[in-house]
Amino acid sequence: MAYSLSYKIIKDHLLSGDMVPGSEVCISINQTLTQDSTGTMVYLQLEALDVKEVATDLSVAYIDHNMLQASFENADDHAFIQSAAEKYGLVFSKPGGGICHQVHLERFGKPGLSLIGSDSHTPTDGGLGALAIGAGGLDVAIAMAKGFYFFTLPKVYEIHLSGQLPENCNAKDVILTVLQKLSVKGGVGYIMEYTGEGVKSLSVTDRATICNMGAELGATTSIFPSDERTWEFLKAHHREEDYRPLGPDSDATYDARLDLNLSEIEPMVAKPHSPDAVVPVKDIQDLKVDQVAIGSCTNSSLRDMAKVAQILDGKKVHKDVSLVISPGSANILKELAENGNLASMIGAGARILESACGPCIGMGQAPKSGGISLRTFNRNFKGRSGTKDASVYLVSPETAAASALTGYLTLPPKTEVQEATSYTHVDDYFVFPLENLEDRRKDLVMGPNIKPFPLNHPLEESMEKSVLLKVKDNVTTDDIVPSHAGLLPYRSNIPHLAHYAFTTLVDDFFDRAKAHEGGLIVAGENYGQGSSREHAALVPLYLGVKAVLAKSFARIHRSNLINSGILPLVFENPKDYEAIQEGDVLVLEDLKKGLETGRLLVQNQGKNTSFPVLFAGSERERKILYAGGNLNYSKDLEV
Ligand code: MIC
Ligand code: SF4
Repeated sequence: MAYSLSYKIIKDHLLSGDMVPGSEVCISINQTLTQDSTGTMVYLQLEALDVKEVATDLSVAYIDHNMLQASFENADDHAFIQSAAEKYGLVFSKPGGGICHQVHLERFGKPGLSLIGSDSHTPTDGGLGALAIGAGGLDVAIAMAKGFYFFTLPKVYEIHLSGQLPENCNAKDVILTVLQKLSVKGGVGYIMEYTGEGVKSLSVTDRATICNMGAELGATTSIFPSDERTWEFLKAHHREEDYRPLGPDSDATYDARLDLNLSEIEPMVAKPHSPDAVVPVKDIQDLKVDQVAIGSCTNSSLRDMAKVAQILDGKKVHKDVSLVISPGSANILKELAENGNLASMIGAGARILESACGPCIGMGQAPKSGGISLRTFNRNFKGRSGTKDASVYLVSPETAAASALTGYLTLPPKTEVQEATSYTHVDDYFVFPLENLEDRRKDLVMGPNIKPFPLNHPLEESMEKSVLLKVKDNVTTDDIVPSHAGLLPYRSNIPHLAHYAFTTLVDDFFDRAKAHEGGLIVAGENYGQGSSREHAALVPLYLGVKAVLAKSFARIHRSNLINSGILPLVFENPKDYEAIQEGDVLVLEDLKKGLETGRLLVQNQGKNTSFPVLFAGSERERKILYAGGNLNYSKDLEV
């Protein structure tokens, strides 16, 4: 049988299940990564799983999201995570070391390995030929504890590349073009696998940019083959020994295919408020810009930064523009300092931020009221910048830099920057684990910001609940539990976050949930797209949400709901969605039987109607729901 690269790696790691798309498989996990805004929950869960030492080859705990330290909360989280790293034998990456995905790519990712991370952009390491999957925190905790991960085997989407990118284009323009063609739902149920002659012309960091934003397609992950360019990258990072050539079988077949000629790519821009609202830059005229932000795990590589420096060198940022730049890692920042690029940026009037997520997750640099912000990031959901009425456009670093100079959205000039052939590494941001178990730390440092997480009860036989909220298609986890400088410090404090549930959509969800003692949510397509934050399930759990009835779910959020013991149910007939109103009381009976047969009848009490919903889950997922969540279920599980 001929396999795609994705399936080859999955097969190499397969512990249970059949290689049949749509069925559940379990794979062994070589590496995990966490970041601080999801990590505190992960380590509380790991503690609850009563683990002595992690079962992976390498697990890294990064601090890159919560960096403002406006008060004690962030610092409490950092201290807690560091103590967990020292206790369980993880590598700890201190604040300032860089953005988890960029650092992991530079230092730890390898062709052919399996990696899961508690962040939706973990697939960035697919640029190295790794199978890298974003997951909810509890799935990552379980992978650390037991060394395995269950997921639904996706189909594989071949993106066949030919040609070579024009000199004023960036890999960002490639993935924006893919998003324009396929939409934020286009990758749901797929791994995006890049093939063809065009692959060779893309460096590992280009590939990483493309894999990173596969998350915005809704894909399970994205992957490139491992070839000479991979070797060049690993060599530059002094890791030749991690190289291994990898690709699909020559006669591999795929479930879908998109052909893309790189030579025909042009600079693209995603308009507010969705990463798939993509048009060519040249189609938008006279867009006056207030802020330009360059960085994030999508576009903060050394080469991206060097291109920006080349465009800015000897010029001045427009007087009405605030240009902020965050290099992706301490390594990159050091290189920029040493090769003069930092001087070009500062000379042009850029504000240099630390190597972290920063404005990408609204941690500072919120635009002015009604402001226009051009960002090299991957998400432009409404309100994510910290300013509700701001308009965020996503562009390449070259377009961003050119626009910062003119003050208007501007087509970028050609740049010529080669990949670095040797990096000097900064190791001082890492705290490596002690070899001996006995020498390791025994306690965890828990400041007052760390609150226990909510646990569910075993599933009851029936429920009678009000519809608390009805929402449209593509609702994001940023809508369910918003994140910005005011809220990110409370990621370890679900009771506090609960007050802000759905506040980008309605002001009073918390009051509705309290008044009805919990209830149900009704949603359109792709509910829960975006971030992996399990808070988007833990907050509803805390507020008594028992089930979400949707036309379809985003992958990670669906798993997070199941892990929290909340039923993710899908309308058999999408038109039944129309008839439901907020405040309707829905009755679901014989729940266990319904979950087993995969079909349940819902009665709409006031309207005296009924309609079917489906549960297309595995036996394992059913058992998790019966147990009231994955923590209860997984404690004693072995594969
Ligand atoms: C994001 O980009 O939305 C985040 C912040 O990195 C999230 C994780 C989180 O919500 O903490 C993600 O992408 O998973
Ligand atoms: Fe950080 Fe933004 Fe990347 Fe999320 S998308 S990991 S917030 S840089």
